[in-house]
Amino acid sequence: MTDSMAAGLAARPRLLDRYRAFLPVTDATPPLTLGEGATPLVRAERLGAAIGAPNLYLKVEGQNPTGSFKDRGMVMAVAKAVEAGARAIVCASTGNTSASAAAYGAAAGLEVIVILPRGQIALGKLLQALVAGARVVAIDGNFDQALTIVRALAEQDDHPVTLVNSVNPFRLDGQRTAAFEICDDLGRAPDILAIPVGNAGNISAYWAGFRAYADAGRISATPRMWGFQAAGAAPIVHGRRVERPETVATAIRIGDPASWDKAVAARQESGGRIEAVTDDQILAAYRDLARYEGVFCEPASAASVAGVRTLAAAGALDPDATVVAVLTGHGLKDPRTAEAQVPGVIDAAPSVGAVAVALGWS
Ligand code: AN7
Repeated sequence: MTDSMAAGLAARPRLLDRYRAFLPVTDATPPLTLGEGATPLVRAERLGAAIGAPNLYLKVEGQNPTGSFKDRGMVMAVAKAVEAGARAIVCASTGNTSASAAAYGAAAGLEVIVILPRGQIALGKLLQALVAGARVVAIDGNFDQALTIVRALAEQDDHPVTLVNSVNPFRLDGQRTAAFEICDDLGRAPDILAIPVGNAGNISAYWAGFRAYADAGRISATPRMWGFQAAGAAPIVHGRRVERPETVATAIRIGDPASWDKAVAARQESGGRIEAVTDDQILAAYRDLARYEGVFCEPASAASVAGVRTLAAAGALDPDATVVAVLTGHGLKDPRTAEAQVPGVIDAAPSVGAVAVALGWS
């Protein structure tokens, strides 16, 4: 390694090195990385003022290598799979897990198999998995059915394959690093952590991360966890499974979350809440994030901001509270939803005069 390379790595260490003390990394764990983590914590003054949360920050997880928070857990899970001698990995997914598994699996030289609900995966995510060479099986069923199938596949002996859904504990271990980064950037824990909830792994991982940092003396208080499900896919809010989950936010179109109990514990232990937001509220937050802050996230991610806005309007938010909303995935993953939300372009002939007329300037 050259000196300048060493200096560069010191300035932006690999995620698994930066938080090695908190992760199950051993000397036998391969140094896998695609540059995950170290995502921006953006102060959102304009949006915060508009939604009644003056001290709002955005944790922009769409800036991870495959465009979602899944990379934090996938780098850990795939590194541990390689360490254990795995040759193949498998997952069910609403899209982002499969995009991440395909990329990290490719980088580690593993075979990757993903099982998806047909027609319910945002275009960008599906293409990410296919371009990276994963074998993609689409079922006429939903995510919950796909997860049941991959759990059974991973238990068969004739085709050894490691399950990399968040029921793999290394996934949640890695995802805790986002909580660490937020505390490191703020110099403390936020008062409220707002986050979308689908399979409920991420809210569980954040809570475990905040607790681990508190136990290590890095923070003196932990945040309230505010989780938000889409109204048509809100099993935890209603306390019962949803057989046919529906929402524009396909990433969180999940009716029977694997980490249900952990999410309920996070809510209870943190003094938090888990609420539902409608698709209209999600899409309004999605547009406002881009228009007030220039941050383009995917619809599921905007559930966090939609939820903060709803609870602020209901008087449930102390205006002095420091709120971090987690934006879990990048807006470019789902171009079709974006297209349906925006006005068309303005047509004009290629002349200064015609463009000025088109702009209404003359
Ligand atoms: C953008 O990719 O479940 O509550 O299979 O992609 O930890 O499930 C994705 C979930 C939020 C919910 N935001 O996180 C999958 C998958 C985005 C997501 C969630 C997902 P969890």
